[in-house]
Amino acid sequence: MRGEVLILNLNRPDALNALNSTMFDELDSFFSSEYKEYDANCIIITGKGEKAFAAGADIKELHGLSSAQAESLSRKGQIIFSKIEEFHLPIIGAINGFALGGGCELAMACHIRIASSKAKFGQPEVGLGIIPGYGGTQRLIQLIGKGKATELLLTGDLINAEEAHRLGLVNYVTEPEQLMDRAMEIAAKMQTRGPLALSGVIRSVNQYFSSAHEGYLFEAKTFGEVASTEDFAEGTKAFIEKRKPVFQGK
Ligand code: CO8
Repeated sequence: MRGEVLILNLNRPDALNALNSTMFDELDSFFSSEYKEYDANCIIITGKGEKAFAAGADIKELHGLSSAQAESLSRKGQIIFSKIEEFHLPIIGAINGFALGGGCELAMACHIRIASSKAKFGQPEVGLGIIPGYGGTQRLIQLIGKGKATELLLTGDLINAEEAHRLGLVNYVTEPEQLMDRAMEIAAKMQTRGPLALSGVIRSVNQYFSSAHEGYLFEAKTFGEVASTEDFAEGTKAFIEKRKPVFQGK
């Protein structure tokens, strides 16, 4: 903790901070609590290590899921990310490297995003034969608009920090060594504002998108359906075996 800003590190650098079930449980318990004991009034989420914010959901845990398990895990992750988006304190994502798949979805659930110039963003799930399952199909459209969001979701292309800034996916880009200082600067500004007003802004902004609820349910259902295909099994197996997938459309 620095001052009254709580810094939350995604801490699995050897796996590029890929989000496994333990990390999801920890995020869930963290954002289910008021965290009054820390007396924090702003939270910064960043990734441990120099390479990644989070390179996605842990693909090794996804392989072999049944359709029902996949839908239920997708909903679980969506609900946790919604808790982040709806948290009463401002949350800044300090994106220090890869923010891919579930990592990009986590970044998009934050209220403000600052990227290191080395960061890379994307929803590469289609390359694994799946779709985003933690709200990526909904929040990417909310942040950058349907046209470019659909292209990125369909191609799985990664974009660099400058492009993410140009599209409105991130608020600022900094040099890597200035990332945390910039995040702290914005946090410090918000700390001088009325805490009840800040949580009122968060609630009101989210209210604008309240009708999007159906879209999240639809995404989770579709994730479950796609997870029962041979393509899903092939895509995740190919990642584990470090080879290119061969999809059959089955
Ligand atoms: N899951 C598990 N392990 C990972 C992941 C991941 N997403 N990303 C990286 N790792 C591991 C690698 O397996 C490797 O481990 P090991 O050393 O044991 O082989 C280690 O991290 C380092 O990775 P690389 O050697 O691959 O590092 P590179 O610098 O060569 O490449 C990349 C970096 C390009 C980021 C590459 O690691 C990569 O392509 N990663 C996967 C990116 C991806 O496809 N992300 C999307 C995942 S799917 C997802 O997020 C779906 C969310 C919805 C789920 C819905 C509910 C079930």
